[in-house]
Amino acid sequence: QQQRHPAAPAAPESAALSEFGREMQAGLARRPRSISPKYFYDAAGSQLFDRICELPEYYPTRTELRILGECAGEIAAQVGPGAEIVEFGAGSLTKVRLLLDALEAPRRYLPIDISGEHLAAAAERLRADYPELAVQPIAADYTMPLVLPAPLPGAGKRVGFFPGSTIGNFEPDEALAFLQLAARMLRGGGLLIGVDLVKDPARLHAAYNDAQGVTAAFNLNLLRRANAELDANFDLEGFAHAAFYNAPKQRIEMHLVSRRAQIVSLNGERFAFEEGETIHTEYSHKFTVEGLRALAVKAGFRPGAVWTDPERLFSVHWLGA
Ligand code: AVJ
Repeated sequence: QQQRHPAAPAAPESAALSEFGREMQAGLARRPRSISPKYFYDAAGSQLFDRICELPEYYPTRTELRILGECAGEIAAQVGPGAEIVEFGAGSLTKVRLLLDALEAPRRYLPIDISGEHLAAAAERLRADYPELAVQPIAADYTMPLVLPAPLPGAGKRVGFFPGSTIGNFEPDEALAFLQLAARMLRGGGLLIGVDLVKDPARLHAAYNDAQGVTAAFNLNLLRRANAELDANFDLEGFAHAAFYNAPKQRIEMHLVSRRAQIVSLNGERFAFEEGETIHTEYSHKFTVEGLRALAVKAGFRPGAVWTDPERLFSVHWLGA
């Protein structure tokens, strides 16, 4: 929520734009046009993402959950008793619950998320189910350096949890920077990270072009959100969802493609689109097991056990910090 200081001079409308508004305006002004995938996740976008996770074509979520369930004992042995779990991004509570259930007497859970309100509510629900666990949410951007609270007396390892292949959203240099930051924060402990694997492009293509069009709705929700929150007039029929696998770069790319020449206004500024012109909305990088381990080494981790499913669709890695 934007707040204006009562003593501040009346600002022009543009100064009142939210971070989303400023990013959208800057993103439409540059070439190629782009906007960060973090803006997908308003309430409607989060619901659409939950529906994506249920789609028959979208294998990552259910595969990762299966791996976490089946390897829980080995993961627990690796982590040891009394651990303090730091989760990067609020994440689905189902995933951390699987981990908490597997571990021996986890001491504290520190979820880091930018959305403080959402986090507080989720933390409350978790406390009710895990009365022995100290739940201490941290409202912050986990891509920025951050000082964690001192370990509780008698606590075990400090263990990061970064499931869902969220790391795939980062550019390669951002992924390295994040891992370097995490390695520093988790020194003496480790990171449990889930990453989607390189595979048959047809399988990848299907996962991001589902038959029901939920991924298309998720992508287009960005424009609906801009219309609702910013002074924008995107015609949702005027843009199409596009997702394809870029093999040399090992990533799915999502774009919104203008179906025709059109002019869109946002916060009083006009942006002309030619037919076929795109807004890039997301990268979803895929990794090989060896590629992720090499990146982890570069960031200062000691790669340990790797767990995968029989089809080798997805992987969960233990990285010693
Ligand atoms: C939440 C970033 C892991 O990249 O697969 C799903 C988001 N985008 N379908 C992914 C997403 C389109 C997802 N991540």
